[in-house]
Amino acid sequence: MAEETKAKSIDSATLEMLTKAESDGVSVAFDRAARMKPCPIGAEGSCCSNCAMGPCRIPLPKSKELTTEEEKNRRGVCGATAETIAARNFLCMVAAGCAAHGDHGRKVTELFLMAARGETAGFEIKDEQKLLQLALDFGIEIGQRSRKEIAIDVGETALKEFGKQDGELLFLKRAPLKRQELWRKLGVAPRGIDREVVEALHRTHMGVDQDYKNLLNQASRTALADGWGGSMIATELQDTMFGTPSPVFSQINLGVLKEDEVNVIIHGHEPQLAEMMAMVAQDPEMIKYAKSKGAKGINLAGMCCTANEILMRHGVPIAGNFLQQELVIVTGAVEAMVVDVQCIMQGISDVAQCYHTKVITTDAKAKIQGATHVEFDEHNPFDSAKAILKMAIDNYVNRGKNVHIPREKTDLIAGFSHETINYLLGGLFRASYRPLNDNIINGRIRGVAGVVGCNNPRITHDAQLSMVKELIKNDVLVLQTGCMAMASAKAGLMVPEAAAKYAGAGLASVCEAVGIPPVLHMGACIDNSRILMAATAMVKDGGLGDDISDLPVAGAAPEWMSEKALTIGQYFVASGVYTVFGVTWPTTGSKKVTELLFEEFEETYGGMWAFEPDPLKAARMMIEHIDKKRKALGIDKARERVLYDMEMRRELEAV
Ligand code: BF8
Repeated sequence: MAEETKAKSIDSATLEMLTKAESDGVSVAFDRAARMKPCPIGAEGSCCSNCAMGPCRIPLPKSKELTTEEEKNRRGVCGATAETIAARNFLCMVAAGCAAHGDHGRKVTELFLMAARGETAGFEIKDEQKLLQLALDFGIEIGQRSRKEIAIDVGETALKEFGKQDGELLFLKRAPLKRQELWRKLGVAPRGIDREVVEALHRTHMGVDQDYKNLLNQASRTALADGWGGSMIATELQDTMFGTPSPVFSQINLGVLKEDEVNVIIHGHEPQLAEMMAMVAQDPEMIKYAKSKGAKGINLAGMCCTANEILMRHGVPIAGNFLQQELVIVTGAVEAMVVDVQCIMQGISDVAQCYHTKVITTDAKAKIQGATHVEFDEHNPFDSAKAILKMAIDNYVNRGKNVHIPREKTDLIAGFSHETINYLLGGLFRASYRPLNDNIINGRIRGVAGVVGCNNPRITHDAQLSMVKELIKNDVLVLQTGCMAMASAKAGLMVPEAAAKYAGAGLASVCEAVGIPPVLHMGACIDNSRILMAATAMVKDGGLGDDISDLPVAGAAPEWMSEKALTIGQYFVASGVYTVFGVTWPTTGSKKVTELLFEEFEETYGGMWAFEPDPLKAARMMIEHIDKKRKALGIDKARERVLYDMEMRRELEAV
């Protein structure tokens, strides 16, 4: 294999398919990234295309420090400064991320209401306990009322959160009290999800908000409307409808495809169609139909966050993460790729032309030229999913001879919802985060890190997981979502045995005693709201300060690419978490904006941004931050005292 190819990924299944793509004459994202150099001015946030007087580009000369006079002259036609342009671009990205997660949350809420009212067969309320919790959060009367009445009220209240004009989002009350007060004091408590997105886009219009600090306030408010709004509503209502995840075994990587079965990939983000597909793929009638076409069965596998959703709830295997979406088609073994919304590359349509794969779009707002559009009908979900599956089965006879499925697949355990962690740590009758807090205080666990986000072909695919290895080696428990979770799962970090192999002695001893991996899969990107809840539960359990910013925790998205990732980072920062991004940083064109995000935010929010493309250096920065927080809490000494001999390990295992 050429050295140039080897540098593209650390995942051998990916490299195998890149070699096949090359010999098949197929171009994928890795090739396009090599051809398309990123615009250096856009990359530093210094290009403004918000009106037709421009686009205005105000590049930063790399060679020297700017004089005050030169800095003054860096202006767009309207006079916008480098700060205004960088802050506006940043806010636009945050607004787009909030819109994507929010619209996902809205669609889930609409389906939830249909299910509650009995207007759709196939979806129901599965988690009654969570329904009651939501009713309490929303101030809805429970009393002797029927489950249906409560569910309708919960659905209607959740739907109003999107279009609310004033007051504040109801889930903000879940945050630690001190944090809520801070948001109110700073004027960043979001009112309604849609309202914050609209105001963000109003402010970034030509000639409106031209104060970078004010623009970044709105970035916080919009991002919080995602984390404690759209994303949290999506997670909670999905759990209530489809079931709150609990530990589940599965496998990951391209090797989950089967030579002799109809392979169907479900790709995107919203789980409703995927839930139905998981059900109809087991229907004996459909399996019989597949056999009538010469296949031995139906093999469903996921891609991107839809994969995380049906993995968490059904153990459906994952074919791969974001950068493997074209490569799964290159195997020549995929009958259909069924997509909904977000992170779906237009390139899949071109790649599919070279094989027999049918790309089927299912959402009215996400069509792709060259794909077949079959809209998923939520009023009639069974028949709709069956019709889509039948198209895939019918395509099995068209599978050609140019088929090669890599052998790689890795075992994993997923399903670590916030509730499951609570239960696993504390037991059924005393479910709590107390044991986690105690182990942090006594130093066996140094801290907790959320490592989340995407793949990006600008750097070596999946290689950033060395950050995760470095963190667990240093006794930091890692929580993961999105495509980064998949990278760790492929590397074998999401099985309990990984604790002894990769984790430091303290973390390993706790994982072994509880029976959990050192890296916990918490779901899709919207499920970063689960990490907010876990952090809040740690604060509420006591002993680790009275706000999220006091906790020995850190966050990272070392291979990020999407606007959603930036929104997630911003809501973690505004919630008090130190957050490190890799790859590239979108405000380097303005020193003042970058200083505000990286330094002044620490004063304001107790959490701030950092940028470090080297994953090991970034891990060390996170560990340093965790140690700084331990010291402030006065628990740094406890950590120094812990020296594990075999006897102590045995004692812990006996707990
Ligand atoms: O929402 S991690 S590439 S799939 S954006 Fe997309 Fe990034 Fe993957 Fe999921 Ni999240």
